[in-house]
Amino acid sequence: MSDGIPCVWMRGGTSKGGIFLAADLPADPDERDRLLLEIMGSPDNRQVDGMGGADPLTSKVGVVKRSSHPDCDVDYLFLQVFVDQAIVTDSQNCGNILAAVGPFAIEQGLVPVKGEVTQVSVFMENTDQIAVLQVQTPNGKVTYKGDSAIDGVPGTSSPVTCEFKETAGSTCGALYPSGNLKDSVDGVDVTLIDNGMPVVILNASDFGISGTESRDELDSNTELKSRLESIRLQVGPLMNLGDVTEKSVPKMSLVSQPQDGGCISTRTFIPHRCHASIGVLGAVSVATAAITPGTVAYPLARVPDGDQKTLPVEHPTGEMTVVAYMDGDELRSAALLRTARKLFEGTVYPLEK
Ligand code: NQM
Repeated sequence: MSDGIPCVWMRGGTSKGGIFLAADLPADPDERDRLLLEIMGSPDNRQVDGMGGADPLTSKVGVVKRSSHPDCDVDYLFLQVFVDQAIVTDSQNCGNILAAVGPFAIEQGLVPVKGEVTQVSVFMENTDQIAVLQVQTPNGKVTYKGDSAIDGVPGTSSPVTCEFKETAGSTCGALYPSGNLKDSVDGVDVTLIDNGMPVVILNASDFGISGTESRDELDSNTELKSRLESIRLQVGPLMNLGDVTEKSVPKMSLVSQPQDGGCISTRTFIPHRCHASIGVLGAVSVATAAITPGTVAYPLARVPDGDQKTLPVEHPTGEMTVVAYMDGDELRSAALLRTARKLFEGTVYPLEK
């Protein structure tokens, strides 16, 4: 039996995955990715021979180390392990797993407790950007117990607030990488945006759907999925992402009018399965389009006045509220509430050779 690898399995927001110290994984990315495929049990729709949950939202990895950046406490590399293909990609970030990185960093001794609340500044290696987390640390240690609820997760936990600054063009180099607020692809209007996550915004009604369908209903709509994939592959180069055939970006967000008092309603493909809710940075990108005249989202959105806007982004299991801090007409920073939970700490075993 091999010695195995130390690892903590955590829920971060509405996602779940393995969080590793960088020093515990091979330094060579190919070797590391081969190992992570074995650990998750990919490729296999059921991931039965591994830790993955047979869903892109539960087949995720965070790699954490002490930061070499002067303004940050830790560096966080996010890796998406595909369920049904032998692909591990760092082409996207993940704001949900990020919520687990704060408590993990404190519990692993990378960040000292600083009081009732401990701030953890995270350098997100996928996009070279910084997120600032507030983690509850009463009595000198992390607590996961609390009264905060987020849609898509049963029960309540302690809050982890996440603040993102300067996320525009995180991966695509510009907020609107094509240079336009709106483009047309396959006869459909699209907004190509990247405010922390590359997202293609589409009007649900252009696809003959209401945009209020369930995740399962949309996942079984093969015609819709092939139209979305055709558009996705064409906009990859327009978004400076190149050939996106084997990438998990851009995400495809079908928007419609809010149904429940929110800012906008969404159904998001990530990119080949419909998200059970919406990604954190995905929601920041959608909210940014929703408040910007000229985008596909704007005419459908309900946007409050003011320099601080509360923007509930509706999704299949509720809503995710983005608090937008404005600089005139532009979003300066965004804050979101997440929760996290430590599920398991131990040793994970790759295949024996
Ligand atoms: O957009 C899923 C998730 C995500 C990503 C995805 C995320 C984000 O819900 O920041 O959190 O879009 O693949 O974990």
